[in-house]
Amino acid sequence: MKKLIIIATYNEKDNIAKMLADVFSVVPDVNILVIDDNSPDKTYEIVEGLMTNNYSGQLHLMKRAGKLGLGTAYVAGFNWALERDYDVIGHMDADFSHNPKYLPAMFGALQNGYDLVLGSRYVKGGGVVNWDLKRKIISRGGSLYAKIVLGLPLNDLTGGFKCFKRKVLETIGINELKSTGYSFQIETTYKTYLNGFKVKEIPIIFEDRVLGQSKMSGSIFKEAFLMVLKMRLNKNKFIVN
Ligand SMILES: Nc1nc2c(ncn2[C@@H]2O[C@H](COP(=O)(O)OP(=O)(O)OP(=O)(O)O)[C@@H](O)[C@H]2O)c(=O)[nH]1
Ligand SMILES: [Mg+2]
Repeated sequence: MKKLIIIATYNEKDNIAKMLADVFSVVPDVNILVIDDNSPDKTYEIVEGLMTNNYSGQLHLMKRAGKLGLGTAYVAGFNWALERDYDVIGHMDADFSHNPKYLPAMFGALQNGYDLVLGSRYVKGGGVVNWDLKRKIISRGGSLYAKIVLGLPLNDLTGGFKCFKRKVLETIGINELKSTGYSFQIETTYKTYLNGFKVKEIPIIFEDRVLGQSKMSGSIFKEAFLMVLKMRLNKNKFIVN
């Protein structure tokens, strides 16, 4: 199984070097693609240094011209992976909210027959630490809302710690996804499920960002609310024959 992890970065200079070191120490044979949107703090320069000096051949960088959003970064990364011979493709945040220690269990589930594995905060054993009540309610409520409207037997639909088998990304139409913001995660999982792939949730403890600035904003939730309804209405179009 040739494995790729995509890590999108925007102003992660305080996190990226340790993050890469941690992922490589947990999964020594993984490849990592960092997608940096020309971070003003020059995160990409740290990655370039590590590519030549430390992780030659295993670390890759896609540098984009400006801040284009996390969803478009993942689509670009998926396309990059499909142009190459990766069997499994995952993505995670650079700010240690997604602990690399869960990667072996996630890759293991893919090996055992699952097609998509979700790092899940909302199954037994999972959770969040350091979140205030408001953020907890918005996140939990968002997943519950999407679960009910879309009829999915899954509990964490907005998390960004996921691993896909290649054939899923080849099937779900990654270049035709409708969402860019918060609902991007819901849409990829929904399309995967609708097309008959096996989805597994693995419990993770999500830890809040310690270093770097938070980029949360309220408007993304409004977009997600409407997008979930649109997805439900487009259900039949999401099924690939
Ligand atoms: N390339 C790229 N990466 C992004 C962009 N927006 C966010 N990221 C990265 O995507 C990951 C998740 O973003 P976060 O800012 O941690 O989002 P969050 O966890 O919802 O919010 P905070 O941790 O509170 O800031 C991090 O690794 C970010 O650096 C973007 O526009 N382009
Ligand atoms: Mg974060």
